[in-house]
Amino acid sequence: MNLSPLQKARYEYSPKLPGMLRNGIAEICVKEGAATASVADQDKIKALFPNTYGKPEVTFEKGNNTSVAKKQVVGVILSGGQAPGGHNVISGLYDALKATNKDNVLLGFKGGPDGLLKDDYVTFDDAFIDAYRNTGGFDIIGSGRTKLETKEQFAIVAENAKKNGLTAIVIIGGDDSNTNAATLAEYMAANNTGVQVIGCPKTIDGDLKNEDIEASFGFDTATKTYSELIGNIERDANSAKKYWHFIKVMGRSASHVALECALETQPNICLIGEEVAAKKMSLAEITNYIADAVEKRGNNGNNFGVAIIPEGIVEFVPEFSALIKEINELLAGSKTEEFNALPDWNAKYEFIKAGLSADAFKVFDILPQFVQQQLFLERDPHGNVQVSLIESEKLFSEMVKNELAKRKAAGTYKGKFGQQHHFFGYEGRCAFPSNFDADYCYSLGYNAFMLIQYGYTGYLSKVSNIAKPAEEWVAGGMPITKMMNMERRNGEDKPVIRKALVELDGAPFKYFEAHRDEWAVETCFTFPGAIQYYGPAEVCDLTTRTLALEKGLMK
Ligand code: FBP
Repeated sequence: MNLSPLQKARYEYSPKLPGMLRNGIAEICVKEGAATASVADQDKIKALFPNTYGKPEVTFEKGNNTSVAKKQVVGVILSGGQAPGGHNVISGLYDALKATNKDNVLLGFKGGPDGLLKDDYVTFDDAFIDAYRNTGGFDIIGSGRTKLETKEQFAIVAENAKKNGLTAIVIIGGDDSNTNAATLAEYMAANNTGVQVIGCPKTIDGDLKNEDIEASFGFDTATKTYSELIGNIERDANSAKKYWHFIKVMGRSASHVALECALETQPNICLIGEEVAAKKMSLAEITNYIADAVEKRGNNGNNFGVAIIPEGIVEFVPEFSALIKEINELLAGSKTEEFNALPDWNAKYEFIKAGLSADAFKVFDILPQFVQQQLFLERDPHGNVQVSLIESEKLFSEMVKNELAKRKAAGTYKGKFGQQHHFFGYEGRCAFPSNFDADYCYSLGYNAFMLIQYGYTGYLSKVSNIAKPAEEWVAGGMPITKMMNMERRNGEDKPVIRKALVELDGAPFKYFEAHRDEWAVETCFTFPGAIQYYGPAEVCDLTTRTLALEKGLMK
């Protein structure tokens, strides 16, 4: 295999473990806290998880390892979208497992939850793991988005677990996957299978976090990668002085990624979906907000700028989500065929006009035609509009362009408006993990095995105090049920891990809010540059601004 110099060097990197895990397996003891309760709907969650609810928080400490010696056969899956550091979770898990007993076995189930259902796995050995240490990607075993949630699926997993002698399953995934990990843990316990289930918090979106989980892995590297690119674009914009760059960044629903990138690069504009929803902003209001900045800068002779648009923005605009709901209904069942059979866009436009309510049509009608068409072309397997495919960066730049044309005609805007568009998503999901993510992920995996070894199930591997140097990190575990509440999903009340949206009274948003008016009009760009893997700790082991602000380490 051809290796890049960085790849070779990263194979040699030794991820930093929390201080209490550093003395070797023989010196890791466990301390249990008080019984836990779910964040809401305690009675309902308790009734749904009779075997795994209310368990104590667990912290590891230096001391005599008192875990029971038994051969462990652990299965691991990667679930959902790629996030930098997944390989390190697996290598940390493998190293702890082998350091405990060299006869222990780690099986990697391929392609996400499907691997567990189809009993499709690889058996890891040193050479296999060594080829993936500290590298980005999920290609070690692949990932998938199949949801593991029905009793029938759990029965198949239990059968395959029995066949392979599994003592535990580790699920590396986001809020949905870990919700399912909790349900699987309950099923395994209720059926006395002897199989423990442990989760690890993953997602570049940063929306699996709460008072127990300080960050999901991958967010650090992905936002640093996007911020490098945004900083480079800012420098280009400031050099050429002729374009406004509209940059969409990933984050299917929450705007944590956009906010972190804004904190790192100080662009002129950054939309935050949660704020748009809270203020019930219309498309026209958002357009005016951006156009005001463009106008002020243009009238000062600065015909350039950068606007960050979160991927999930349109769903936060109340009138837009109402429109999408109506479109989904308009094309339900056989109506799609009727619509598709219409001869041209004019006929389709009339069909839409006749089918939508007057309010929804008004919103539809102000959209640029390419977005109108996207709303009807791109459908998911259930026939719904695929909101994530809407080119919102182009939508807003086009609407701003139209607004500026009006202002030009009215004589208020005197500048020029040239547009460029970008979408940064896949560029960051498989980057070499930053030192932070390499260390954090390795620790999560190592820690996951300690939870298994001490007999816990239905827990999320928890490494906290992570804004501090790794030596001071705290390793342990939290029952997943503690993070759950009841939510309405597909017409049913379901127990789920609460998704973390951007908090408008939280320190990261407050900091952004305090500075954004200045950033909008002045040129205050900052250039984070590429992730540094080697060099002084203040450059290489940086945490995110989001975490630094949340922990009061940045004012
Ligand atoms: P997860 O929530 O599974 O971690 O995935 C997040 C994400 O990267 C989103 O930011 C993005 O909208 C989505 O995955 C893209 O998914 P896909 O890889 O299926 O195109």
